Amino acid sequence: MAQVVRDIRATAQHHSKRFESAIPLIASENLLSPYAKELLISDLHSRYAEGLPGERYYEGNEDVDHIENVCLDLARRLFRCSFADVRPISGTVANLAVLKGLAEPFELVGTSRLADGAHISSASFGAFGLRSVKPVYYAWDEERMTIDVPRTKEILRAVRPKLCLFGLSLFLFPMPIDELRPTLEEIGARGWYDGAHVLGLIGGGQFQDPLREGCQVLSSSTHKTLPGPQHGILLGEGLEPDGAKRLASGAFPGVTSNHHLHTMAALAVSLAEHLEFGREYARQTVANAKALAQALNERGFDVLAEPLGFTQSHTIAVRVTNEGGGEAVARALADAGIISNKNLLPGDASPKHPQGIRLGSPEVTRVGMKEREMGRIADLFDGLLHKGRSSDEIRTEAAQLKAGFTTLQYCFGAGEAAYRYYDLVGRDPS
Ligand code: DSN
Repeated sequence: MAQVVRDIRATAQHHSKRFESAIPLIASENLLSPYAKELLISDLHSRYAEGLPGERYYEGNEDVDHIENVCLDLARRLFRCSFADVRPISGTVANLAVLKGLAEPFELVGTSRLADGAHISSASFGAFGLRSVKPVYYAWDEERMTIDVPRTKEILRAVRPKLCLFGLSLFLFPMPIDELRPTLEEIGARGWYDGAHVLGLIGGGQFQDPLREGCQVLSSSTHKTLPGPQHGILLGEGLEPDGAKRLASGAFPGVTSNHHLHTMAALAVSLAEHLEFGREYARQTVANAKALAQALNERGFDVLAEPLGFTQSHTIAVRVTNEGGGEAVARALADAGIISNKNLLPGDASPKHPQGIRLGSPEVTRVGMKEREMGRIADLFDGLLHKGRSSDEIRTEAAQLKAGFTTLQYCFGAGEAAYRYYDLVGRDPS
C-alpha cells in the first residue's frame, strides 16, 4: 500500500504543478492564503464541536469556541449584518439549511431556471428536490442577462411564494432585488440571496448589497470571489428572532453534525484578510473580468451582454457556437493550458452540449494579473480558436505568461508561492 500513498502524493504534486503553469479561469475557484491554508492541516481537523460556542456537546472545545466567536464577529462585520452562522460546510449545505429552516415540504419557492444561470440547488434533482419544495421560476430577460422584473412581478403576485431565492452560478449582473422588494413585501415573501459567486465582491463593496436591498437571508460558499476555504456561511439581517432560530437549527442539527473546524478556522483568517485587502481585490477582479470580455470581443468572440458592458462581476459568458460549441472549446482550451468550463446559456437545451463557456477572473487576479494580462490571455484564445495555432504552442505561451504570476496577493504573507504542495513528512512512505 506504500505505492498507493506514493501515487496519491505524486499525483497531487503533479496537479499543483499543472495549475501553476496554467491559466485558471474557472469562475468558482480561488486560492487560499498561506495563513488560511496552514489551518487546514492543524489539529482542529481532528475534532468535534457540535452546537454553538459555549453550548457544545463535547469537552475540549474552549479554543474552538474562541475561533468560532472571532469568525462570527468578522462575518457580521464584513457583511454588516446581525446574524451569522458558520456551521454549513459548503454552499449547497448552506442552501439546504435555509430550505430546512425557512421552508416546509411542498411549499412554493421562487428561483431562476438552470438555463438562465441558477445553481443546481434550485433543481428538482438538487436541494429543492431534497426538501420537496416546488420551484416557481422567474421570467428572464436574455438581452440583459437578469430577471425580467415586470413579468416576474406578475408571476409572484399570481403564485405568492413565501420564500424567493435570488442568485446564480452564471452571475454577470446584480439581481433586481430593489425593484422586486415592494412585490415581495406585498405577498409577504422572504428574500433569500445565494451569494456564493459574488460574496467577495459584496464584502469588497463592488457589487450589490442584498441584505440592504430586500433580502433577509444570504447563504453562500466561501471560496469563490471570497478567497477562503471550501466551507459555507449563513448571514441574515432583519430576521425575526424565530426566523434566526429556525435558520440556525436548519444548519445544526438540520444539515450538519460537526462543522469542519479546520475550514471554519481558515474562514476566520480569510474574512480578516478580506476586511484588510478585499476592497482592492474585488475592484481588480471586476476590472479584469471587464477587460477580458472587451479583449475577447475585439478579437471576434461573441461575449454576451455587450450593450451592458459584458459584466459587472467576476464572470463573463462567451457563446462559442462558431468555434465548435462549449464542450469542444472548453476541452481544446484545457489541452492548451487554459482551464474553463462549458456552460449553459439561455436557450440551451442540453447541459452536456451547451453553446457557451464561462470564464472568471478570481484566480488570475489573486496571483496579481491586471488588465494588460487579460489582453494577453485573449490573444491565446484567438491564436488557438481563430488562427489555428497548435495547443502545444499556446500551452507554452500560457506557461510563459503564468510564470510571472505564481505568488499570492491581497493577503497577509503576500508573495508566498500560490501552488505550493505542503510536504509535511519529508520522506517517501515505506
Ligand atoms: N455553482 C458551481 C459553479 O459555479 O462552479 C459550484 O457549485
